[in-house]
Amino acid sequence: MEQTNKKRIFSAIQPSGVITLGNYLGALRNWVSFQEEYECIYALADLHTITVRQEPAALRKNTMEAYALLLACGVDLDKSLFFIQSHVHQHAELAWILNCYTQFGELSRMTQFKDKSLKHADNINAGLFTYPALMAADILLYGADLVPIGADQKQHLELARDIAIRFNGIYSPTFTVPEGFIPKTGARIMSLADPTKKMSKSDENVNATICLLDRPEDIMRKFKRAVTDSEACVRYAEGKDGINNLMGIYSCVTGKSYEEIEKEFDGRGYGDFKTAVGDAVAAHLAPIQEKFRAYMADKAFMEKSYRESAEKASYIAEKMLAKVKRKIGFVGK
Ligand code: ATP
Ligand code: LTN
Repeated sequence: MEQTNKKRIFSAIQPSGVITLGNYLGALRNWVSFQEEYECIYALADLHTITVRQEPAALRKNTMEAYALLLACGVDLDKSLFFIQSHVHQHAELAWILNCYTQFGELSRMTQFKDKSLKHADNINAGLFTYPALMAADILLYGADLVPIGADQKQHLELARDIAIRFNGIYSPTFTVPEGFIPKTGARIMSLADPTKKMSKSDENVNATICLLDRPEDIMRKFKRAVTDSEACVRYAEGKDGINNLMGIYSCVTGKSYEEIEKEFDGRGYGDFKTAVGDAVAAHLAPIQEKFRAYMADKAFMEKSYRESAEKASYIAEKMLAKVKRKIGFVGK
C-alpha cells in the first residue's frame, strides 16, 4: 500500500463461521468498492471471536477460509492491507488502554452485549463486555476516517467516536474521530427463518442463513423455504418483513429498485419471486466460489499475504500506540 493523501478506511469481520450473505451485502461489498478511492486496511477480528467459545480447529479453519473468501470477493492486496488481528499485538495493547477510558454504563447499554449474554448465558465473560473497546482500538490505531459496517455495528462505532473524543479532550488531539458508512440497501439482512432477527453467521439453524459458500441447490432450497406472509403480493410495506428482506437482497444483487421489482412480479406469486431471488443470488456467488477454491489451493500465497500485511499494519499501529503512551505519561523505554 503506497503512502498517499487518500482518506483511510478500516473495517474487520470475525472469523466466527462461514461468511453470510448478510455480511457480504451489509459490509464486505463496500470494502471492495472503496479500494479505488481510499487507503483501506482490513482485518479478520479473531480476538473478538473468542468472546464466544470457539473450538480451536474450527477457529483455525474459519480464519483461513474467511481470508480466502474475502480475497475471492475482491479484497485486493495490491491496494489494501488485509491481516489477522491477533498478528498485530498493538490492537490488544491499545484495547487495554481504551478500557480505562470507557465507562461501565456505556458498555452496559450495548445491545449486542445484551443479546449475546442472553444467547451465551453460561459464558458472559469480561471480553464480551469490553468488546467495543477492542473495536475502538482497531479503528483508532490507524486513524481511520471511515468505517464500512452493517447497521448492527452502529452503536459500537458511536462508542468508538465517543472514546476518541474523550481521549482527545483529556490530552490533546490524538485520534481521528471516525465516521461509519452504512449502506442504504443491505445494511440489515434478516434471517430467512425469522425475518424479525438479523441474519447471523453463528445462527444454529442452517435454513436461516445463506452462506457465501452454499451450493446453488442449497441456496434455492433455503429461499424457497424462507418465511414470508399470506398476502401473496410482492410489494415493500411495513409488516411484510420476509418479503421486504427478499426484495432487499434481490435489489442488491440485481441493482433493480423496489419499484422495478414490484412491477416485475406484478400478478405473480411468491414461488416465482423466491425462485428469481435464488437464481440471482446463486449466479452472483458462483464466480466468488470459484476464486475461493483457487485461493484455498494456494495456502503459501495466503500466508505470505497476511504476514506482509500484518508487518505493514504493525508499523502504522506502533506509531499511534507510542503517541498514546506518551500522552498518558508512561515513561518511554
Ligand atoms: P456473529 O454471528 O458471530 O456475531 P455476524 O454474522 O454478526 O457474526 P460480524 O463478524 O459480527 O458478523 O460482522 C461483520 C460485518 O457484517 C459487520 O460490519 C456487520 O455489521 C455486518 N453484518 C453482520 N450481519 C449482518 C446482516 N444481517 N446484515 C447486514 N450486515 C451485517
Ligand atoms: N465488531 C465487528 C467486527 C469488527 C469491526 C472492527 C468492524 C471488529 N473490529 C472494527 C469495524 C471496525 C462486527 O462486525 N461484529
